[in-house]
Amino acid sequence: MSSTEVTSSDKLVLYTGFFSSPPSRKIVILLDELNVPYEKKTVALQNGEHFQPWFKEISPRSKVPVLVTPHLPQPLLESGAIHDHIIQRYDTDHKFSFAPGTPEEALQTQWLYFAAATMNSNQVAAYFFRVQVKADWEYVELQLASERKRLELGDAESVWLVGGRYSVADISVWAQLAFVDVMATVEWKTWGFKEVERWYEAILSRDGVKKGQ
Ligand SMILES: N[C@@H](CCC(=O)N[C@@H](CS)C(=O)NCC(=O)O)C(=O)O
Repeated sequence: MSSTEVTSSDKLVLYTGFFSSPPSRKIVILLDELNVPYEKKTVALQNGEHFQPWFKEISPRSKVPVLVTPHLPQPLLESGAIHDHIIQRYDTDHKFSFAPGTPEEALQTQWLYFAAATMNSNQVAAYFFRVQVKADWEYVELQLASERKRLELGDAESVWLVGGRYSVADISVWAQLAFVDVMATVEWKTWGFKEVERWYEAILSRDGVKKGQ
């Protein structure tokens, strides 16, 4: 199936938290970029709705995002797994991803793990330890900048993270970085990472990124 063909039996339901939550946001962006129809159900984390029995039936650890799809026998948890499932099923012509087994796919995986593991855990730690928040954000940003610099040695002309084009690698890392703006704790745009800024704004201006907000 190509990324533009979605059958009528595809009835996806995505349970999310507040719009800027990076694990949820990267899924919303990817579905919107691919034009995959889905129903978005926002779980009111601020009111503890995720601890209610109906939601724990779907997500036993009370976490969003969760994808419910007729193509799987049970709800799919973990944003990385949801992301992979969407790519495999709806991006078969690799509009926003890279073909399995290619060097670009390996780099794409690098960035997906960087966003989900390294950036996310630093941001969660920073959230809980507000006193240390500035140091932690700096650590995240410096890591991002140094990775960008390393990649730019091989691809100096492109603003994108992998293979000279916008992909799920950009979507995942961007959703994490966008959360820094929501938290508004650090003015990272004053730090002089011009390439990162250019990349950030290019993604922010995309229709598929604005759509699900
Ligand atoms: N590793 C999980 C993390 C999910 C996660 O921590 N979600 C947060 C929202 S960003 C949540 O549901 N928090 C509710 C809670 O922990 O009470 C993923 O990537 O899906």
